[in-house]
Amino acid sequence: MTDPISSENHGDVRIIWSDNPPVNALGAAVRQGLVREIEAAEDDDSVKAVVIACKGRTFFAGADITEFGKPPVMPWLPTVVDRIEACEKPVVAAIHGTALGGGCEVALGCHYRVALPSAKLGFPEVNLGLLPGAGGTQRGPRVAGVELALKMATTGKPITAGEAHDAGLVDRIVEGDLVQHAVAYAEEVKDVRPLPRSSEHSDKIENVDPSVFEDYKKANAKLFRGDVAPLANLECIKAAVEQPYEQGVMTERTKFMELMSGPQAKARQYFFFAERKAAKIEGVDDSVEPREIKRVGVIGAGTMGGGISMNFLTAGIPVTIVEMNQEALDRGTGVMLKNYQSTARKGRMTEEQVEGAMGLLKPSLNFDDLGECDLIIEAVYENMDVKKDIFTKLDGIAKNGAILASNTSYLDINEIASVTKRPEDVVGLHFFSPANIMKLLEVVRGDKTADDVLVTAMALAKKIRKVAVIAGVCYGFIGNRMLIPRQLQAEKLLMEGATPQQIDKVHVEFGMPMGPFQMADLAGVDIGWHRDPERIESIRDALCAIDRWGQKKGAGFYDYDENRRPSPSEKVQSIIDDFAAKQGIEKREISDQEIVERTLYTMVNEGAKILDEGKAQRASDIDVVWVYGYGWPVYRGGPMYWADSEGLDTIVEGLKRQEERLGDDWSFSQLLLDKAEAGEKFTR
Ligand code: 3H9
Repeated sequence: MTDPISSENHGDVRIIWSDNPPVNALGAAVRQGLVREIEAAEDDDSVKAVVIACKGRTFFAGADITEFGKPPVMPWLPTVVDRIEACEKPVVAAIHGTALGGGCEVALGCHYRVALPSAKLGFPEVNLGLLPGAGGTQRGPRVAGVELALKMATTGKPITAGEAHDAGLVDRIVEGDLVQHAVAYAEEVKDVRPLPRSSEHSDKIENVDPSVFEDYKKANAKLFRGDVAPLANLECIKAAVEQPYEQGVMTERTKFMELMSGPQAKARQYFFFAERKAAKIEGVDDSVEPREIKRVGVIGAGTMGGGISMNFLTAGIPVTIVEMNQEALDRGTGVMLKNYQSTARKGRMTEEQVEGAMGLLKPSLNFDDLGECDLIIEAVYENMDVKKDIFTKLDGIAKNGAILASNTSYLDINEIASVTKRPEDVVGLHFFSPANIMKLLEVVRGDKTADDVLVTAMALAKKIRKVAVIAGVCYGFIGNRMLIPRQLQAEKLLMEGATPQQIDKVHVEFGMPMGPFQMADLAGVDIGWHRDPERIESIRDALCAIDRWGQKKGAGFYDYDENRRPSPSEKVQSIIDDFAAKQGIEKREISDQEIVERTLYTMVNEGAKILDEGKAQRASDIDVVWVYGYGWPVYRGGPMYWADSEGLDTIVEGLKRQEERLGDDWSFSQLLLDKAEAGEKFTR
């Protein structure tokens, strides 16, 4: 293996280069090389100052995650950062791309930091269930202040070079040739003594009111619920304020090791790679090129169509949006503008960006206008006949090579494709609502979908900042298909004696953002309802028939006050009781464990069927769907990873315990049974 670290002299400045693609992760060879070169520079009298710079697309993006869990190779990253800081000659970090995690810590170990305006700095360790463990929690607040360090470390979100400069985390922003500027800066500071060292005294951690930490915890209680890493980050930053540096570092080390050996970090690290694996399409060669998408067409300006369009507009891709009548078109574009303006009010977009995005939108009542689009996404309501009609029309209008996509959440893409003369150009693009916000995209691969159509969909997803997962054709694809057994069992449990609040509580305590009934009330109990108030076959039918459609009507499974605060409903309870009585179901005490087994274990079972039938490429893709589409707590890795960590034999035992109650339509996944029997796992 070639040495990733090299050096060259520019006059009396030594440049230490790292060249470790793709992201200059701080693996063992990089760490060893950095120490070697810093020591060499210190020993060489002709060298007056040092610049540390990276080749390729980014400054160090952090510790090498692939080394986690393996026997440690010296030197440790904390030692490397300490060694850089201890250098008797000024060291300047030249930052481009993303200085993340250990990369940001290396930058903090340098005495000065110079960055391109496009650079970003961050502590994403929390997303891996960790904390900056190379002095970042101690140096960070000393340099950037407690407030910013807390925000960076507990949310993991990177900040721009501009913000870093304002906070003192970057000394100078330069345009053009970064390394040339860094060398010039090193020349300027080569005789400065004493050197500014981030581990030393800082006014920024003096006189910090201790209530800052309690207030921060309270303000973010919902966000941090169940998650151990954010609080460990907070405790370390608190230690930076309360303890001398040497002791603070020990606190950081202890907490880092605790997190690293805990289950949440393992789950999150698994998920990091799961997310990246999802982008890979099985059976499709790397050499397949995506088609060029210069303009996107969207059919339907409702909530979905509007949200979908916004993704492309925000990414700078023009959109032609088509509706049936002017009123619907105006309403749809009006909602899009309002959404953009609200983003701008929150400071996440400028007025010019709003104008720019809306300027790329071409509203139209003429279907023929779709002829100029390279990708056309149908986003009308769920009805096979309507969709077939639209695709027949599209087949006559769309240009050669255009991709024809449906945003259906359940329907058969093969059947839709069959009405066209180009089924190879047809694909499912299932966005999740609100489509401009939710990160997940299910890319549904029809029997005849061409490889380059899939490659285009995956590349485009990345461009619009979605996480895409390939799904096969089946009712509800991956996510919604797994929702079906959960919903069925949740309703059965109501009749057997559980309450909506008990079931929801179990899910929320598990870490889901909301339970099945809270979700139904939010999304609309009436979604997919047959609309016949006389036909009452389920509790849901009964609620819909009396207008309890959820939050939008002020009543659903719960009652809502004017501020949409829920409370248990006696009316709903009496409907449930009536239903149970009619069906001769005897009420009994339902334990929380039974709720877990019947609503979560059954989901795992369905996931196993999906995997077995080849409707998901890999178990980890199912996990990606659930984390990004439904808010499954990432610190539990996703349903399949979670099942593995519980033990598949435990899942099978639980399901066997419940089997009689699950209903005649329910059946075991053979794959689950086989894997449990063999002591195997889905995800590893
Ligand atoms: C840490 O630093 C701990 C320290 O505080 C304390 C230690 C004591 N290591 O995302 P992409 C791979 S924890 C190894 O598709 P992008 C990635 O798997 C670390 N590999 O690119 C992928 O491989 P493949 C804190 C890594 O342009 C390829 O690089 N740092 C690492 O969309 C391309 O990645 C982080 O958490 C890594 N650190 O985004 C940063 N990072 O091609 C994690 C990436 O085989 N990384 N790879 O699938 C990122 O956030 C993004 O990768 C980045 C680039 C923004 C850098």
